[in-house]
Amino acid sequence: DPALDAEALRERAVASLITARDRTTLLTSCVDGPDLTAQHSPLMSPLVWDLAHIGNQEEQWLLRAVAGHEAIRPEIDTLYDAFEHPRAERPKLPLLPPEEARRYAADVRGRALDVLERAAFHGTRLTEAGFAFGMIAQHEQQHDETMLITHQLRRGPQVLTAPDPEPVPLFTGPAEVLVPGGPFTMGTSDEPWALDNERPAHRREVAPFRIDTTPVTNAAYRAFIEDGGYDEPRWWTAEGWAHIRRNSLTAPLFWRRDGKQWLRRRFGVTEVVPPDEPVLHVCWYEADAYARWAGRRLPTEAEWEKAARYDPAGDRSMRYPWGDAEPAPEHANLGQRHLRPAPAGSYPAGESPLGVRQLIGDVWEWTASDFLPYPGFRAFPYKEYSEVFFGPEYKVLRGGSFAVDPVACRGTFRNWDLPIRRQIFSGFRTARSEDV
Ligand code: AVJ
Ligand code: FE
Repeated sequence: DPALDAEALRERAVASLITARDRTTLLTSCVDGPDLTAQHSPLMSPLVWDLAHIGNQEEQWLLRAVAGHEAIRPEIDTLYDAFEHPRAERPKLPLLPPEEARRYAADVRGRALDVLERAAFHGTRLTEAGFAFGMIAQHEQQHDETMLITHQLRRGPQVLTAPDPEPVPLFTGPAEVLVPGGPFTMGTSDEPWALDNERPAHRREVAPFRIDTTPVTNAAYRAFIEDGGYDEPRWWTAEGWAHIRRNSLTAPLFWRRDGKQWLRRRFGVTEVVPPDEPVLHVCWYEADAYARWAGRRLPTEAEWEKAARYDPAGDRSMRYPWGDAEPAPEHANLGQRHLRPAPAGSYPAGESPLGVRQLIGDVWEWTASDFLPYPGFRAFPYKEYSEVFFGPEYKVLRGGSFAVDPVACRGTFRNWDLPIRRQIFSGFRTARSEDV
């Protein structure tokens, strides 16, 4: 019954917008005014920019594009246009001060909920299945992850807390699994809130390969460091080697050696690097070098998605590794429920049919692939979401981190960043071609 579907999607849209705003509110109220307007890293915007940008995108898409409203404050659009001002320049802009930014975002939200109540969920592509509302909930959640990165970069005492993931017995399953060769369906044409770059569904041929059962751990990465991995050009691409030399990189971001142990700073607290946790805050060059040192390689994006979605029993692609059901806490570490990845081998209920764990949640996983459009790609609803980033400069990350909300995470979801970036919640797993 399409009317029932529309009501279910409308409820999901309301719930997703509310969940996102609760998170935004937490991330922008746990520090005071000066911390909201300060720039904690040239890589990031001031938190107060993210806050008003969230409201401004919501205004542009839900109030103006969907409902045809006039601009509330047309003069601020340019301040919050990510393409007009690089992050490093944003603190110098005449931004709305914290109280005004909060009021603006709340004002937009009130009107957006009124629009949502009356919107038809069929008809134009923008409102079909509530897409515009899902897109805006995902946009806010993406900025909530960005703001959590800003919190991680911020100096000063701890302001955010969350319970740690359940401890699990050391993972003793197989280190890798075989993914059979052959075609599978990559991307989607029927996931209602999938973004333009995930579309359309298409068949992809993949040769047989083996992939790590879990993400690479801190202990494994530390073995690479201690084997002189950062001193050996042969493990690195030419650009990777030049990059780590120029910037004197010798370990993941936030790590510090202390005698025989490694420490790391995490949301204002220094701790011993936990050996069983997936490694976090490595750039693509580091992931690629580790894989070469280990006699392996990064999986391609298609390999990653086949490992995450392919069900050999039904010979079909599922929405998630565990099936088609929405993510629940037993499946994956998502939604900033914890402020760290769970130990390798966690979430047996989230395992793929082939036995691969933690593909969704915990850490974004670098893949070998450049960010490129799928055959039949159409930019929607704006070129600046995906299209302008396609090309060889950006590498694809898959699977989402502990900081991603389920609304912005699927087996088809694609993220991308420059190969030098490591302030993001990035890790990886490795693969190798099956000898045939
Ligand atoms: C998909 C995470 C690369 O943060 O630059 C937010 C998401 N796009 N606002 C980003 C996004 C517009 C985007 N990433
Ligand atoms: Fe944005």
